[in-house]
Amino acid sequence: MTGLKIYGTARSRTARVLWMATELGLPFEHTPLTMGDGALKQPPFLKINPAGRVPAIDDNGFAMSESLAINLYLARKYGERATPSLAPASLEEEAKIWRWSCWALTDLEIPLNTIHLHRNFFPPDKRDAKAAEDAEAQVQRPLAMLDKVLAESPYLLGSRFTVADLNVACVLSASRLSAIDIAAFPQVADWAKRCHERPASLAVQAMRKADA
Ligand SMILES: N[C@@H](CCC(=O)N[C@@H](CS)C(=O)NCC(=O)O)C(=O)O
Repeated sequence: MTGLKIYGTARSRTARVLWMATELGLPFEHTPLTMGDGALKQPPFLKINPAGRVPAIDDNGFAMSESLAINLYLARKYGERATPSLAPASLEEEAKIWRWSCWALTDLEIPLNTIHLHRNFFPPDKRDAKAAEDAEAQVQRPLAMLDKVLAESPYLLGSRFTVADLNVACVLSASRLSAIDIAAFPQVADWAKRCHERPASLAVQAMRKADA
């Protein structure tokens, strides 16, 4: 039994952490704070995440924030609970997991979010088609690289699904993928489908719908 608490609605980036905890079969207490909840900016929550944002966790008194960093922590601490393990099996694997997670944040997160905001999320009168187009042009090169890598191996570290796949796939979420033209990247499309159709991911997608 863990004393893991997860803060944030499944409709936020907290979905990433909920996916990880569900993959690991971790028991957790969920507080589904929404982005606009005033509690995020109040001292009790700011102690857990001084940025006043979700997701955040409290694992037996250890407070942690930043979705992908939380997942790296959970994988390192509890990864062996999954079969095959989601944790790094060596220093070299851990380095690769960091490499893919940092890459997802630097090369994909901002342009994919821009596309999502301007094609799906903002009300039509607040959308800027050019901003979405420019951001889509920006992700062509990283997606082409990812497609090449996935042509060589089924998952980012080789034959097994690890936290590297989970972290990159949650940045390339199903809803973000639906906003871009992925036809030129068939390996990415196939890998993302395999990741997003895992039972733990489907369970969190159902939580997101229920939170709507
Ligand atoms: N880089 C952070 C981003 C966190 C973030 O932007 N969270 C949003 C919800 S998805 C939030 O809490 N927004 C409320 C605010 O910024 O006040 C992460 O990946 O955890």
